[in-house]
Amino acid sequence: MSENDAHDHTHEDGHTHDHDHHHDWGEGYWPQPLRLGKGLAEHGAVDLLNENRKPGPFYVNRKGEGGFSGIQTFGKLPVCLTPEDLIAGKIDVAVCGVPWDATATGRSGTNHGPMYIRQCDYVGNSRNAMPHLDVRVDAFTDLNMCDFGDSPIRVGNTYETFEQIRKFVGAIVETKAIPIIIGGDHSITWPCATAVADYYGYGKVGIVHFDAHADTGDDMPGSLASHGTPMRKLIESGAVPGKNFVQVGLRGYWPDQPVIDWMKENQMRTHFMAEINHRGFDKVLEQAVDEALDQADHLYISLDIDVVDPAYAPGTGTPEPGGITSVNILTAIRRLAAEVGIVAMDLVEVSPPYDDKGEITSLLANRAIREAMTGIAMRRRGITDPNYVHPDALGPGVSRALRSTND
Ligand SMILES: [Mn+2]
Repeated sequence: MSENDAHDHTHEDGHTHDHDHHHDWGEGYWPQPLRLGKGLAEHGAVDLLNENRKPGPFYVNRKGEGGFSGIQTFGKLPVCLTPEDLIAGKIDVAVCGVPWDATATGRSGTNHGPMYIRQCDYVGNSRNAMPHLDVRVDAFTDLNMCDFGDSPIRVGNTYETFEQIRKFVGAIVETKAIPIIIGGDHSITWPCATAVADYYGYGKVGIVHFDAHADTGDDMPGSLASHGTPMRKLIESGAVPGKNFVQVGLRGYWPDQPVIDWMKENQMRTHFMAEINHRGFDKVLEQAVDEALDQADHLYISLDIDVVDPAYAPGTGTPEPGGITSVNILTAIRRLAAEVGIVAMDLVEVSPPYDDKGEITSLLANRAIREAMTGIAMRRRGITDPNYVHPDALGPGVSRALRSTND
């Protein structure tokens, strides 16, 4: 096929989609969907093993078990397996996993992310109070949260897996719960954000995307679905327009100029690491928050752990030196969840086999998720001040200064 041939694709749901191809790998490439499906039929969030169980969240731990013992759910949260469980439990936040790494380049192993990010934790027992010490807000008592288990995966079948993921996440979103999705390689953002856009409306969702990489490749190579292309597929499908993207932390040696030009044409707002080094992270975050408030009715955070320097997050598929710190990402996630509000989040690209023995990458991911939970709880309490910190957390000198300002 020559460059720029326009093709009409008719999909199962009957709509037609025009798309300019720029692929140059010649005739005979296999047909691939440019847009994922619709509807939640056979969504896979089912419980076939516990017949006649009354719907609702259930604990799989004894009271008082620490994070280091017992059955590992995220933060020792109770389990939900079906949308009926979420509804019965009035669940606000549902943590789930997507153990898929078959569309990654570089180092493999991100399919182990959900399991390790749950089990690396040393605190736990969701029936005890666990306030965030910076802000003195406890998501675990303020919110109804659960572990929703993992999405079904169709081994070796990318598009069937993506449909499973889309329906699985869609089944959560339909109950109005906020999904916090643990990957998995970054390809999963295509089906996950599509599911969120299906519910809130195509064009109504914005994404703040933390990453060392743009993930806006057209194909990689020959396959439209990969961990280097999800943002492009969301834009091309219309689920999330380019102008609704705010990207933070890009650096290294990819992509090349034509892809960067495409990003500009599609009005993506991209903050490269060079800008962060030049202006400072706080100023760039300030602008990213403003842009997120400006562009979207509903915010989705996509956090690729490789945005963080490999010194803090070595266990990842495509590490890129020269990134932001763990403090940067933790405060940024909390701030977005509290100040802007989020409807969904994914955290991707943690590869436990490449992590250090202390599992620092998994632990950072675990804590980034807790920051999102804390921010959601803060927002429910009406705490949306920029960079809010509880006065008692700042030490006697600073606290006194804050109090006198407030008097
Ligand atoms: Mn990525």
